Amino acid sequence: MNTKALVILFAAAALLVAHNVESAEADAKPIVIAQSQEFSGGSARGDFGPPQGDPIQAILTSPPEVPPPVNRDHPARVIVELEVVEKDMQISEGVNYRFWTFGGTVPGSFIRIRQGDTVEFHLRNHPGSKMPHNIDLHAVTGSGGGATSSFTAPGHESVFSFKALSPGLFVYQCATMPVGMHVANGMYGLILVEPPGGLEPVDHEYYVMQGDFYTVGKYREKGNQPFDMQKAIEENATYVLFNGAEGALVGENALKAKVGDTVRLFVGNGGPNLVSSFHVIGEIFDKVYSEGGSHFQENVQTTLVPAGGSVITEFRVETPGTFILIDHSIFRAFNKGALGMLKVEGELNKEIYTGKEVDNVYLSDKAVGEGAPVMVQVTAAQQAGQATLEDQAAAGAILFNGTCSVCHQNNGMGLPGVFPPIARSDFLADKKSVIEAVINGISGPITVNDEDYNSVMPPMSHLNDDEIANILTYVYNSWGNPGGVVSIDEVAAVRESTRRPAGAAN
Ligand code: HEC
Ligand SMILES: [Cu+2]
Repeated sequence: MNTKALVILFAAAALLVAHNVESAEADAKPIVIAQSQEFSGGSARGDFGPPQGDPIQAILTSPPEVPPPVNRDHPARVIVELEVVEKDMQISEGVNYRFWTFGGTVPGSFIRIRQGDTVEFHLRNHPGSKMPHNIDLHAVTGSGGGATSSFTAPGHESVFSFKALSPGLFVYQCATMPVGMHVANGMYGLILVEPPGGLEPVDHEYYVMQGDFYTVGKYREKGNQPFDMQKAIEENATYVLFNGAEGALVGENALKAKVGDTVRLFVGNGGPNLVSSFHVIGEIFDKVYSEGGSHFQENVQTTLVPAGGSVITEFRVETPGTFILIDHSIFRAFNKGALGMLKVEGELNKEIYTGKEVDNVYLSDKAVGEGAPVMVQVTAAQQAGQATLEDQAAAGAILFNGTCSVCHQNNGMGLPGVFPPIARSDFLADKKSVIEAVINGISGPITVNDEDYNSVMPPMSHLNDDEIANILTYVYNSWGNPGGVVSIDEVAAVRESTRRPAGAAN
């Protein structure tokens, strides 16, 4: 061994000894984190002493609402009471899912406290629950983030306390085995720990949280849909959603603001699996507090929200219109539900933007805030086996918009030489071929009303049998076409007889 190596060895040993002495000292006297000079992190400075004044009951809100600012200049004892409820809710129109929730909503209730607060956390598990649950708050400094002290059987309550040492926007979640399943069923939410000065005032604060969901049936397949463990393990999400349901932030449920307002979005991602590329179409984030931390980046288009992580975005809305919130992993937005809306009202400022409103050709049936009552009625009728031709055509009209109209146009006339007409088309005479065209697409030369086309219609196998039946019933009863009904059974039969090899989508 040469001398250099020896020196290094000695230095390491000396360090070890010093370290042991230090920790022995630390054990002996009370830890005064507030006086530590060694770390600049918030937790080192975040113990502002014992809670002052009477205990305060925390105000909890359901998404997309956010509790009011804490507005306090001292740490307090804050009591949080949260109840776990397992309940059936719609994950998409006509699709029922058994969610496990913190506070009855997905995501769970929003909690807002101040750095230095001591939180007395009461976790209740509703007597009607089938499962035990607990809570792991990422705002907690301590083993399991609270999970180890909050395992709660149905009909029971657990209480534990923690001091919020670090400011930031934190995810909370259930951490009961099988953890992935509890999270996949909607067991997550956000807790905001304000820094002592609070956050800058804005006109609107909203709570948006993404999650991925795994059902046995495919996207929008109606009825009760159980959780699919295998799909979850494979990270093959059926739905990717904001606030636990397709349409939770669409139409009447859209977030709202007026031109000139400042907006702050508290954005979380519960996962369990997917990372979100959070984007608002037509808006640039003035500030982004990446990962929910203390520093901001400016002028951001798309920001990553990790699974089990968060982000705070702030922006001013300068023009009126509908701004679309999406996960920019774009199939998730248009084919799995990760789409919300911020509706901004006010005067058009042509110096900034001359354009027209986002139209439904671009948004397709995702835009159907107003069409929702029709879909609700038709779904119910169809499930009862009582849908009339008119019902089917009404639902089909909504689905046709965007799905088919981008090419065949709203009036069914297509575009000369490019997209054949489906208004008074002689191709419609063979119903089976029409169904097959939608499920499997068509390519190569075809002749429609004596005109030759040689193009490609992409397969639409992602549509469900009822959706195709409704669209085609609408087509057969529009623009002077011959009429008649296309039934779910007829679509199912064609899908079955033209099934693609195992592994391919059907
Ligand atoms: C991306 C463009 C596009 C979309 C979207 C589309 N089609 Fe087509 N469609 C075509 C093209 C192109 C053809 C002709 C294919 C060829 O030349 O082989 C066609 C052919 C057809 C035909 C047979 C020919 C005719 O005109 O009667 C029918 C029926 C049809 N489409 C119905 C639909 C329906 C219903 C939808 C919605 C579920 C739809 N299409 C969506 C492009 C599209
Ligand atoms: Cu749980």
